[in-house]
Amino acid sequence: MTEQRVGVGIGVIVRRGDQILLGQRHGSLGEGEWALPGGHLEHGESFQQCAAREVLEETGITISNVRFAAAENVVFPTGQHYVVIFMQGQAAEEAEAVVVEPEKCKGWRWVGADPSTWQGMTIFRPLAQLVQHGFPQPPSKPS
Ligand code: 8DG
Ligand code: MG
Ligand code: MG
Repeated sequence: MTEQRVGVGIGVIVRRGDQILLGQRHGSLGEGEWALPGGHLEHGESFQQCAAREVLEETGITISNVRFAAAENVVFPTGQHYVVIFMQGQAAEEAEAVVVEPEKCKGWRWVGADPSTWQGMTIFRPLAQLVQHGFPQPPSKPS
């Protein structure tokens, strides 16, 4: 049966210098597609907490300066429906992403922050929608 409730998903733009982090999805919605790290907002959690938790759980990276970036309303062809909150945060210059959940992610890749350079990568629908509406710029002043 199709899920009738709207879920809340968090996608995180992890910035390392001029790069951001994408992961190839595995084992669920969007198999083989490239997406931002992220997951479900848990009961009682703030957007910032969820973003930092999911990035740490999935990549081993601790992010700082976690800020709101954008929101999208995403209805998948499967009928699943998510409100997606996109957050952004900073990784250390020397940060490397680890595949902590190999059952969910085939691998992480640092790519340029300009989506037009993501050649040959099939992009997960929520991220594709975000790109279509304008991929967020980094926050003007980290503090
Ligand atoms: P969790 O149990 O850790 O909370 O979830 P997960 O195992 O990390 O699931 P996920 O598939 O990564 O994220 C949950 C749902 O969130 C996913 O099925 C669809 C939705 N989602 C979006 N946009 C994004 C996005 O940009 N990145 C991620 N990872 N999930 C997103 O709608
Ligand atoms: Mg997760
Ligand atoms: Mg996830």
